[in-house]
Formats: sequence, structure tokens, C-alpha cells
Amino acid sequence: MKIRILGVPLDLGQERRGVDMGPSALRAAGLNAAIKSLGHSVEDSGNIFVKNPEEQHFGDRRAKYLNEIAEACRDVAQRIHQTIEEGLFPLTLGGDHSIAIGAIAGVSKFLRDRSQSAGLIWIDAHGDMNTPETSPSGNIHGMPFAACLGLGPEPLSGICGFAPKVEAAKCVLIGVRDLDAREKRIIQKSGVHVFTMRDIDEQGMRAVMEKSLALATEGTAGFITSFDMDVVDPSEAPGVGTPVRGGLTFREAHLAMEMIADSGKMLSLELVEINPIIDMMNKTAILGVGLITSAFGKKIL
Ligand SMILES: [Mn+2]
Repeated sequence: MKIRILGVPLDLGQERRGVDMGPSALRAAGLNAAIKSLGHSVEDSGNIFVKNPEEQHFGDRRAKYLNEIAEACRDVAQRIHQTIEEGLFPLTLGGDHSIAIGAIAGVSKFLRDRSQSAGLIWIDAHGDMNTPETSPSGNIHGMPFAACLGLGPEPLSGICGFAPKVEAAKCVLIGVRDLDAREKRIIQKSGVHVFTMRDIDEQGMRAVMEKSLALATEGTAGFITSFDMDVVDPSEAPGVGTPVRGGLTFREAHLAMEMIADSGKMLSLELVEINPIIDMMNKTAILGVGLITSAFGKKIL
């Protein structure tokens, strides 16, 4: 594959500073060389420009930094769209999870113009399905999945001029264990397929991924992977924006990525929410690089 890396150092979607350094942490952990060692070519297009929270007021308390995040996502959408048009595979590095709104919009627009659509595999401790009306915090990194489904503020859900970006029936949410009370109802009504941590405990990751891949590839051109590092247990991934106990083991996370690679149907990948400030010796970014290589076909044997 020919892979193009795009860094999005955006931390406006949540309140703990540091996830803006995620792209640097991944590069410092040897991302580019690790991908090249698998035989892929890598083109790093650097980071997009994103404003710091200190430079502006957050605006509406129910959707903080909405305009700034929407602006960054429009930029990301345009770049991801162009990357696919040029025949390259887009790898987007966060940043907080708000950036997925832009990345997914770019993929979706490309397919829509060809009368096709994408499935979506969203791997996360959280549902990210709040809207300004339901969010307890007003932090937009808790809203990107909703935006992709056409819910929430138009500057996010309407990027590229259409909504929704993905059809709920082709979307899967994996690894959730921390949902807000009103968000639960949105998820239940959404039509998205959910595999909670309990489902993974009971069925095993292999069965969960087999079902997920079947759902996301049926009648689609392939699927987008949106991977929030907070899905991994904090014992393995301590450096994340919003850590929650009881997450995926090291091997469960790798198995998910290995099965994604085996499917041969992944259209784009985002890896988000690495926070080097609260990490330990870049452990979380090193794990992130390992997971990316598994998603790009690295095999144990
Ligand atoms: Mn997330």
C-alpha cells in the first residue's frame, strides 16, 4: 500500500491538555519506519494547523470550540478526500476524537460521488454519540460518532454538504464501557451495532470482530476504522485523554487490528486521543504504533 500520514494536533474537543501532542508522540515512537518495514510506502504530509485553546473563547458552553473544530474538520475532510483520489491510503493521527468527523467526511464524500458508501468500525471506551443537548460537558470529542450519523450541530454533521456520512446499520461500536445516561438512549435508538466490554468478555474478541467485519462490509465499498486509544485498558495505555478501567488487553487490541488487516477491506484509519503528558515513557504511543502496524498487515509469524 501507499500510505499518507496526516497529523491533526487538535485538543479543543476536550479539557485535558496534551492530546495535541499525539502526532508527535507517534512519530517519535517510530511510526513511519515501522510502516515502511512492512513493505508499504509512506508519505508524511505533516500536521495541519490548529489553533490553541488559549487563543480564543470556547463560545457555546454546550458545544465548546464548535467553529474552530468545524474549521479543522473541513480542512481534514478536504485532505483525506484528495488523498484517496490520488490513490493513497489515509492514516490520520489525533488529536482528540473530534477529528474523525473530518476524516470520515472525506472518505464518505469520495464514495458518495461514485454511488458507494463506507461501513464504520469505531473502537472506543466511550460512545461518542452525545449531542450538545445531551452532553454533560459540552466537549465535542464526545460527539463525533453522532455527527457522522447526521446528529448534532450542522457545522459538524453537514461537512462536505451532506448527511449522514455513514448508515447506522453499517456501523459498529466496539469496547464501550463508559456511557452518559442520555447518550445511552441515543445509541439504543441509533441502529448502530454495539459490542460492549461485556460482549467481548462473553464472546471473545475473535467472534466480536467476525460479526463486526461482516456488518461493516456488507453492501459497502469497505470500512473506516476509527480507533480511540482509550479503548485499551489504562494499564497498557495510560496516556489517553479519558482513561477508563476494564478495557481491551494488549492482545485483544492487536487481534482486532490483525483481523481488520486480514479482511483487506479497510479504507482509512484514524488513531486518536494519545496524551503524552500523562503517559509513561511514551508507552501509549509505542502501543499505538504497534496497533497501526497490525492493522497494516504485520504478522507474528
Ligand atoms: Mn472517542
